[in-house]
Amino acid sequence: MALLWHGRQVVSTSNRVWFPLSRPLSCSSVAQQQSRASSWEQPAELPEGPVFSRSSIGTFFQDKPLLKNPFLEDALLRTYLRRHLPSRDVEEDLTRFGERLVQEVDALGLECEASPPRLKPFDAWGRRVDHILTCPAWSRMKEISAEEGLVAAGYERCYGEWSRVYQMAKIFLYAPSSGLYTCPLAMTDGAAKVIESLGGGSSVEEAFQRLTSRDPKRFWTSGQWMTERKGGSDVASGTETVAWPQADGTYKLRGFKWFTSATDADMTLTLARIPDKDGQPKQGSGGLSLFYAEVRDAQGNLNAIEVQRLKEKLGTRQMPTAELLLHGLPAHLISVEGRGVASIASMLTLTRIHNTVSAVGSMRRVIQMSREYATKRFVFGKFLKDHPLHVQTMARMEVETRAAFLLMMEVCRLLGREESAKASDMELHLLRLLTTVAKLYTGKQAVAVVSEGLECFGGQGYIEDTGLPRMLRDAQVLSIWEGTTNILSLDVLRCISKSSGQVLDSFFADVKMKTLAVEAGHALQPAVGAVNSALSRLGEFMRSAVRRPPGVMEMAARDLAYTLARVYMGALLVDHANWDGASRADVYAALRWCEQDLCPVVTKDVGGHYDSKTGEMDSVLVYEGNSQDT
Ligand code: UCC
Repeated sequence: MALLWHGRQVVSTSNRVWFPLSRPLSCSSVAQQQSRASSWEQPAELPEGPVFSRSSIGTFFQDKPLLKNPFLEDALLRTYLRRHLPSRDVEEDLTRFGERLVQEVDALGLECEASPPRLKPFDAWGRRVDHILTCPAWSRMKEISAEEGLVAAGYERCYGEWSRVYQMAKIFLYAPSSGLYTCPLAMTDGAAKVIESLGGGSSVEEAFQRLTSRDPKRFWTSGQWMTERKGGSDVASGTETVAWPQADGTYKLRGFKWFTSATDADMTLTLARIPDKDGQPKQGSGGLSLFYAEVRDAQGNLNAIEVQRLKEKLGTRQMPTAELLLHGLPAHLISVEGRGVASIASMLTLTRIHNTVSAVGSMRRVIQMSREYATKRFVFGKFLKDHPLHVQTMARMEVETRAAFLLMMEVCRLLGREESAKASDMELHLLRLLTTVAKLYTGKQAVAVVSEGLECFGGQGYIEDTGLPRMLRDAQVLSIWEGTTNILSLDVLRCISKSSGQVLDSFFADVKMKTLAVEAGHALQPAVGAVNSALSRLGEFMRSAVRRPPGVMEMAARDLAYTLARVYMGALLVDHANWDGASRADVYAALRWCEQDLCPVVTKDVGGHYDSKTGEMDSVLVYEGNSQDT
């Protein structure tokens, strides 16, 4: 009696008796069986079995990729911590948290995606209520965030200058499973940072205690309302909201906030203009001040806020983002009058760092899932992991992710140094520059790597209920909000000029220091050579820039920012691979990274991309065929 495998059942070809199997077949056992089956003798007559008939839908089902403990699966994160923060407590906490992500949090994240927020504007009797209804999983994320100290850890400073590295390592693991709860956490962290900088005893001290609480009942989240209908980049001319002074020293805000994320927050920081003695709001950046406001009153009703509608977004659908009409929102001025932009900048520093953490987290997660899948997807006679071209694709994703990870951690390390008053001037300059560079570069990398990652699952990467497409949708926002790539490229120019070039001096000095440490003859030398050569070309470009016509640097801003990112990532990869505990993979990653053009700003300059005629030709190219005259 010959036996053929049919999915989870065994068919006897002689009498067609079916026996259920006691456990599901894994893909590997199916593969073994397939090869065994092919060597069997063919039955003389093929049985007319029920396969693909009404009672059976075929025999093969692909095993799905499994999320395993993302901390234990992350070799670079673990070695980075072993090198810099070798604390048993941290390792234990992250191992436990990684398990919690697998067992509990990941499913909640999927539930947040499946049950997006809704707006209920009216009650049954026609009263305006503006209830933003979120799913229970979203509320649970808030509790988990408090319990795990995802904001608190940054302010308790249990690990001194390494506290931010510890906190962000945790958020890095959490982000891809969090159902986008990392967005309210980013703004909460940013608000806590602003309030902390006001010093103790401020009128909003209580809010700081809540934002940094580990008690789910006390924990608050914050919004950051900067964007109005005129846009979110040029806030200096885009902000119309007016803050009307009240007799008790508080203000009432009237205006329209066009893109307010995590609108279910408890409080917010926002910009508005205080009118002068003639009742006219002062225009420009110098007319903006920073305000603190609580979103709801003691009864839980919105505080003179009308929710116009929830945004219909490409991604980040788990999170309520709304248009808000403020018609007298009570608020406290918390900056010096007219110093709103400069005061909210430290919030932006934090949200941009969080953006980077989410970007790198999404890259790491898609690689973890892809490589796991490659061990169980059997095609063209072998598993995906045994197809060199497929592994090459994943290796290229891995190089991008390692470079991004080290830049992310360096920024977190510098932030921790600043907050524990240990940062040198050079480190403060680097923090200012690299926060911007990291946000703009990793936002782009995340879209590319996550997109490539989806392709690693073939058609399944495009199927909604695998949970994979969400990752790409959510990655796309990372290069847009908190400063688009071009706005941040201009911020790189701003911080160079504001520091009279000192941020660049620090950059050059630090890169040189990192590469100088590599001994002659070390396998890393080709990477060291590439970084140093890019650095000297960059130096020449910057020296020549002062003699060039105005406008050149603006044209070069994005390529300059990319150059800074690639060179610095190269230096960090070299530095990590030069450490005693480094692995062969660390060295290989550094070499591979440094093979690319590390200095695109010079390559493009040589190609004439910033010449005066080029801007004109770019316009001719873009607008050819456009019906309106340009
Ligand atoms: O809110 C949004 C959605 C919320 C979602 C939150 C998600 C969190 C991440 C989640 C991760 C999962 S979207 C809106 C985001 N909008 C932005 O990020 C703004 C983008 N635009 C810019 O960054 C612009 O460059 C502006 C707004 C800063 C330009 O404003 P101004 O007023 O024209 O700029 P100024 O005059 O150059 O700068 C004013 C002051 C200066 O200081 P002083 O007056 O001392 O010279 C600048 O040096 O602000 C200082 N400043 C900074 N300081 C400006 N930018 C910075 C900075 N990045 N760091 C330090």
